[in-house]
Amino acid sequence: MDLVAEILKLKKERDAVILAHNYQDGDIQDIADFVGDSLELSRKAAEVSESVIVFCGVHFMAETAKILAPEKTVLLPSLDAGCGLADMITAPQLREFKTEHPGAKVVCYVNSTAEVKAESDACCTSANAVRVVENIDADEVIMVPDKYLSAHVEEELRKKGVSKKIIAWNGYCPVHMKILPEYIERLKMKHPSAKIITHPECACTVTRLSDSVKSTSGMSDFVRESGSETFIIGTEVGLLHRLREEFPDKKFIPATGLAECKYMKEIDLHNLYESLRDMKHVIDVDPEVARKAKSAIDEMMKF
Ligand code: CIZ
Ligand code: SF4
Repeated sequence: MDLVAEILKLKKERDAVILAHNYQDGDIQDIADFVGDSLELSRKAAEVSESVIVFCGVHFMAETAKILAPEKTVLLPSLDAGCGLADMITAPQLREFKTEHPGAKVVCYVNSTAEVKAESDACCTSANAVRVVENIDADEVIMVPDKYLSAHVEEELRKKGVSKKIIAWNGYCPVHMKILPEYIERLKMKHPSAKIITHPECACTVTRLSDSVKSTSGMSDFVRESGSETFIIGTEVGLLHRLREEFPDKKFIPATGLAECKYMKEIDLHNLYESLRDMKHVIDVDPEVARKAKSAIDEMMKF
């Protein structure tokens, strides 16, 4: 069976659009209607005219799409597509943490469950975290779940002369932890003119060595604006496919091939095909949770 042809045929029959995250495998990115980061894809989800959205990414992203496009059917091809970082905090844990810091406002990274978003004052992505924390109306800000994104925000605010106390939850992305400073140092020795771009989910020892710290779509913007030819990329390896497609004349070197997210790689052409064939797995969010989570997402959109 020609899976690609079958997927395209079913997509029409089902009035569906395929959205793929920057970390998806190349064959999924190639068949998708749109490829982007979680925020860009959620915005697309709310904008497109199709009634069905097949989300090739992880669970929290499909949930966010459903929250922003409640009237649409959102499908996730594999329910095993979770997120090691989002799993690091639950809503009851966040509720308890808040009682320990009354007066602080909560900013949660988009890599979190809808229940955690619902307990937060504002959401943020890696692309807008600094802006959101800078503008939120509080001197003390709880940031969950990623301690390295929190440290990155703290450092950027310090450089801008903004004084806010950041209270970080102790979570991290197990995939970005595989990127070690010695890999970057070794590659820089081999390619001295290369620019080093890393993700804020990387450890501080890694981001410190970088020319720029960016979200995945921010990395693409950085490459477009840079005069350099070679880039060392410190994030999940799926992004390399997108960068090589977008900039065929430039050279991209992964900081390590080990930074592969098993959750993102849960999605393949076969379960994408089955998802459209059987209309599964439908992602729903409890309406009350969705209402509160949407208010945190809307707060982020203001900035
Ligand atoms: O927000 C996203 O899509 C994630 C998880 C990473 C990034 O930096 O784009
Ligand atoms: Fe979650 Fe990390 Fe995978 Fe992104 S790369 S989906 S943060 S486990």
